Amino acid sequence: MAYETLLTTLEDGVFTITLNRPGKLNAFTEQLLHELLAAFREAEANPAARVIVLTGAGRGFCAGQDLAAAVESGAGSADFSYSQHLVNSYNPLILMMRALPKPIIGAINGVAAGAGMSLALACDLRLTAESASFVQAFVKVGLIPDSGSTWLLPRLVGAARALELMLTGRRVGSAEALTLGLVNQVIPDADFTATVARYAAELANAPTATLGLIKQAAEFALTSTLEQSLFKEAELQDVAGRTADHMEGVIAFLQKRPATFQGR
Ligand code: LHQ
Repeated sequence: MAYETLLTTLEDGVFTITLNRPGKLNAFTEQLLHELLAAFREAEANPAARVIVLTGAGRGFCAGQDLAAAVESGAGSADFSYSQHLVNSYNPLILMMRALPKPIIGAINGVAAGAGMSLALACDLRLTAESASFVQAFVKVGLIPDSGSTWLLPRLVGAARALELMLTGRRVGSAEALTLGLVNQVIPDADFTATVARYAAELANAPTATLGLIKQAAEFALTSTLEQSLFKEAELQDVAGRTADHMEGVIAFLQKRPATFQGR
């Protein structure tokens, strides 16, 4: 599919989505939000796409809502509904990412601010360039964190740290982000593209259906009791146990050779 505000590629199982409004640090417009949702749907539907890499063009990852576009569409005026804007455009995107049964690597190449930080948090993994940073920018424009930040951030860094970042809106550099548990890895800028590609290739050759089930079980556990999670694990293990990749993994182990997973 062709997009105007995104670039997409599919190569060797890796579906890469690049937010492409570099002059505005890839800030969200209505069109970008809708195209991004469509691109995730495309990646989900295509069995050849086994891992998704989400990144930004230029020096930013995503600066959140394009504030100029928001004002143009009436933000701040009495008849503009923030809630409708969120419910129609942002919420479906975040929910889609969390439910998508394939791993999403956030390749955080630069600043992630406001809803752009929420977008980074909704990825399954965050590989971060040394020069990248994170900003809960909402408070700086008199808004509360949205697009999942109030739910996702405390689960990654703990309630006290999350609240501090949300209340102050201070910029967190990559080294601190790693210490906080906000990101999985910090990579020198010069090695960023190659390291992300290696990581993605590894996941593209993993048992894709099982990765989807792991995501589902982990997400379920976040809001469940131990007992509920034990039963969910048992239910989903039945599904994993019937995949061709499960048998391939077992046979490969017994034959002392590397497994060749087909993703099903
Ligand atoms: C931008 C933006 C931007 C437009 C950089 N918009 N142009 C949901 C529901 C409805 C409405 C409201 O919002 C939401 C959710 C949200 O996301 S609220 C939070 C919105 N985001 C922000 O408040 C972040 C605003 N941006 C910044 O604070 C800075 O740009 C950061 C810290 C991200 C980066 O700073 P710098 O590295 O110093 O870059 P810069 O400020 O020079 O930006 C570069 C260009 O990008 C510049 O344009 P220009 O034409 O002057 O070169 C900025 O105006 C533009 N830009 N963010 N969100």
